Amino acid sequence: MTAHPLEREAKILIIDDSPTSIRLVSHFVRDMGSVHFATRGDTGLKMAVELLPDIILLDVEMPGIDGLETCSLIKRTPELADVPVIFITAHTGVDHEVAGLSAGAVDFIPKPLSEPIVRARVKTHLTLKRQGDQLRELAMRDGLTGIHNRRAFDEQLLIECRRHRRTPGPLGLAIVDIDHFKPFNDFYGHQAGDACLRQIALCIEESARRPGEMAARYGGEEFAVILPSTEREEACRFGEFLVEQVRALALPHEISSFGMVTVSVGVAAGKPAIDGCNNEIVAAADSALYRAKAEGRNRVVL
Ligand code: GH3
Ligand code: MG
Ligand code: MG
Ligand code: MG
Ligand code: MG
Repeated sequence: MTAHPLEREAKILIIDDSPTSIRLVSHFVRDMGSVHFATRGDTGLKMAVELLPDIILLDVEMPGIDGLETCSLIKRTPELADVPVIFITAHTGVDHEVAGLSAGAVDFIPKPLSEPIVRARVKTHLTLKRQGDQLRELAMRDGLTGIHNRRAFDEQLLIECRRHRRTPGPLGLAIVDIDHFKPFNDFYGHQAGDACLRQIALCIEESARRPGEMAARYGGEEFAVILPSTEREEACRFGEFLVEQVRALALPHEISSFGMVTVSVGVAAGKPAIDGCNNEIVAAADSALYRAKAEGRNRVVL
């Protein structure tokens, strides 16, 4: 698995046209995370998309795109929508605060800046952000195996379908089903069945290592792997690799004619259609999986 995203240091982005103000705020929060800065709204927004900060401290008065507009743009950028924005401003009063809050800010820090106030507000919102991230992360994980769950898979597949309609190259998908798993449970017991599911899940997750690939538990003893920009032949080779990797685990399965736990894999690849694209590619991989079962299991079918 990749490094846990929540154990990393917080990233703080300061957007302010005054270098003096940036220096001061950076100094106040220096031990609370890595500090990054931009001196304009447009460059700040660009930086935020690359950095994915945990908090943005935003000056209101800036030439060009001002703080309010920058904040609105941040909130309309899907990957930044959850990042808390705190305004730093000399303008206090009901109208200014309402304008800031309706632009999507979570808080205000008044100028002249006071160190304990800056630190307390930043700390509060970093904690809330971390808790939100933890909940989102939990909601995307399967309780038994720890790999991504069906919800995460459905979301990612939708994103990849949209992306592959704009970019060249087909989208690939593999659906994996454990062979004769009901008799495995019956013979070895449900707890051994759970342990087996965990090992297969980790094996599949570790096999899906390329950037953008995502392995998920799709259902009971079924898994799915999203294969971005993958041709049919390449998707097939990935399927072969999975079948091999599971065989290499050499998990005993006395009731199976193979003598060990094996999987069947159905793969599909293609250009997503305009709508209903995920159903289409899932259906194709599903019917390939059905044929892999019919043709004897422990194999991949395209
Ligand atoms: P096939 O080769 O055709 O796939 O046969 P199968 O026995 O694997 O297929 P079937 O769909 O009949 O059985 C799936 C089994 O997976 C039945 C169910 O008890 C088991 N299963 C599903 N989820 C879990 C789980 O979370 N833990 C355990 N231990 N077993 C599970
Ligand atoms: Mg300013
Ligand atoms: Mg099944
Ligand atoms: Mg099965
Ligand atoms: Mg079945």
